[in-house]
Amino acid sequence: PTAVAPVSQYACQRRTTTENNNKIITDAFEVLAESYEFNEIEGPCLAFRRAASVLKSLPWAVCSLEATLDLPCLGEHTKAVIDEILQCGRAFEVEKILSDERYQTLKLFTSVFGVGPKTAEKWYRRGLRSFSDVLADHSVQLNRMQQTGFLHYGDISRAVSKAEARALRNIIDEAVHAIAPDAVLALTGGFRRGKEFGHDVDFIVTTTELGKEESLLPRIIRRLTKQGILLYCDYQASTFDMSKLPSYRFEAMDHFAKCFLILRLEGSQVEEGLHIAEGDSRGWRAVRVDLVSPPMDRYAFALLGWSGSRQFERDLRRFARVERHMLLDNHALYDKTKKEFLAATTEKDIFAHLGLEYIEPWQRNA
Ligand code: DGT
Ligand code: MG
Repeated sequence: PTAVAPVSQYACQRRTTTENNNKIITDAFEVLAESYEFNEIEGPCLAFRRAASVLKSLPWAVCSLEATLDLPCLGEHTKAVIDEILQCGRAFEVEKILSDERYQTLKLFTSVFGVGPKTAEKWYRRGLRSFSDVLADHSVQLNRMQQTGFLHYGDISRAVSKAEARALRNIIDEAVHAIAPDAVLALTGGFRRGKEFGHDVDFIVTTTELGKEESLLPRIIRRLTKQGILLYCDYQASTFDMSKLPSYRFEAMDHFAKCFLILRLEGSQVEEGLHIAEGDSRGWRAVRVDLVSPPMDRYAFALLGWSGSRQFERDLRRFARVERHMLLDNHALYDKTKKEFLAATTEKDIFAHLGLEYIEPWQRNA
């Protein structure tokens, strides 16, 4: 018999491509995780996310419960769901959630840009069930982000294609290099991991000269405004404090300067054409773009932190903390034993500090 290396409980010790051999099961787990999330039950939510992530990393399809015996992160509940799906092709518990009015409504509301679970819950408790309910209710105060979310709902809820991401890269690339000849631009997020489609396009932008990056985002924003392609902009200046220890909380946003944008993308700029609804003859679409601007000495941490997947990021931090007594976030890596920060200029440096084999971006689809 050939010895097969055991599957690690940490996503950062697994290689997970975009090819998922267990999609039926992982989709079911993700519905369960999201339902727990809507009900603010953190433990089982994370357990189902971890289990889904383990199954995504397998180069084979699970076709019996016995086959899962040596896999980590699968408890009683997850195994019962797997068993039911293997036997009947679907799980009763998942079907029940999918047909649940509260789940459906929260799912619908949170699909709007700027609407999180808290707001969705508030609207649901007010008896609102549809977008027209929300828009007709005079007691609902939409902020600017949510107003834009409703305005461009069709475009923003439609996936962004790789070709559209490439076209946006050209637009941003032209802008940053016109502003700063020493600008550094990197595609990050799902498209860096090789995904075919995404909900937005994420970029890291900075300058090789330290400190010069501070004026970069405001200048990019001004340029995009002049070009008439900026439909929405939420700019957050840097609150980065380099003396602070890395954060324990993953969900908290990092402190780098960033902007959440909606850009107008012309069909003529996209080689394969726009990814829009059939019969839509506008010739342009709105796309969500995130720009993050760390100082150059934090570039590797920011790139690693924004490349995702979320589960990969969660496990990198958990691995650092539990296995290495180190703290990792999007800004820095701190060794608690030596009481010192560990510098890095590349992602490989960070993996090396953590004593981890390097995982390529396209293997981080955990
Ligand atoms: P998608 O949905 O196709 O855009 O997929 P991703 O993987 O590009 O997801 P996205 O754009 O939401 O986020 C990209 C990465 O950026 C994500 O994997 C981790 C990081 N990130 C985004 N938002 C947060 C946040 O609120 N906190 C932290 N710590 N990281 C975040
Ligand atoms: Mg993204």
